[in-house]
Parts: sequence; structure tokens; C-alpha cells
Amino acid sequence: MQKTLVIIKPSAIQRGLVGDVISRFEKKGLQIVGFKMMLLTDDMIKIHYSHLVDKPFFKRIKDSMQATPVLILALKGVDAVEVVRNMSGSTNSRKALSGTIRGDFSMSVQENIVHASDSVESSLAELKRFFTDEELFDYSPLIMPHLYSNDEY
Ligand code: IDP
Ligand code: MG
Repeated sequence: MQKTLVIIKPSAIQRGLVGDVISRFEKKGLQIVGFKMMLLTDDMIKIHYSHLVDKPFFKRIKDSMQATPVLILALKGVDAVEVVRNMSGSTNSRKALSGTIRGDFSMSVQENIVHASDSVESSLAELKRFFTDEELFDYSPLIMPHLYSNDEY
């Protein structure tokens, strides 16, 4: 089983899409194992988007990510990193496929509703960045036999 990190961005919070976004992950069969609200600090954003700090639009991204508090989720499932990334869709929402969160809910590159870890390696670093061990929960979904066959996990 993998765990992956999702940030529900201010664009989703302002537009009242929090329930829709979480509902998609729940309906897919991903398990919520961590959940919190926070206002991201400058340092958190610099680390989280370190690959973009030198871009001319970095300040715009930072301001956008601090426009409201964000919701941070840890989701668990088989191949969760790839599944959640595929459900999120391409960075440019105008090119993201219909059926994905960005493809269905947004029109922007920057205001694109969710962040999702892009690899197993980044999921491990991002989960550590935003959750302590105590904030990640271990519990068994009662519907497990209806989510997977027992050789899948
Ligand atoms: P990702 O969120 O699909 O992984 P990244 O390239 O890691 O995409 O970029 C992180 C975030 O920075 C994007 O989700 C988007 O909000 C913002 N961003 C990326 N590229 C641009 C750009 O060219 N203009 C404005 N914002 C951008
Ligand atoms: Mg990224």
C-alpha cells in the first residue's frame, strides 16, 4: 500500500469545491489517513515548490497558495501515488482530460484546484513535510474485500 499527499488549493476552497474533490477520492476507494487545515508559510512553499523558485511566476504561485488556508490530505491505497496523480490531471487545466479533477473543475495553469505528489519518492518527502507520525492514522477499512482482491494488497 502507498500513501500520497494532496493539497486542496485556495482555488478549490474559494470556489466551494472541497466536497467535490474529496468525494472523488472517497468514491474511488482511497482511504483518508490524514487531514488538516493550515496556512502555508513562505518557507513551506519555497521547499514544496523548490523546483519553481527561480521562475518569474514564483511570487504569483506563492501568493495564490497563501490566498486562504489549504486542506492537506494523506490518501492510502494500492498504487495511490499514480492513481491520485492521474485523477488530478495535467498541470494546465485547459489541457487536462475531462474526468480528471483539473479537467472538470478548472481553466487555469496556476489556479488548478489540487496538488498531488508526482512520485513515490516525493510522496514520502511531502508526507513527512506536512504530517507527524501521530497525525497519520492506521485503521482497516471494513469494506476491504470489496475494494481489492486479497492478492492485490
Ligand atoms: P503539478 O502541480 O502538476 O505537479 P508543477 O510543474 O509541479 O505542476 O507546478 C506546481 C504548481 O505551480 C502548478 O500546479 C501550478 O499551480 C503552478 N505552476 C506551474 N507552472 C506554472 C506556470 O507556468 N504559470 C503559473 N503557474 C504555474
Ligand atoms: Mg509538481
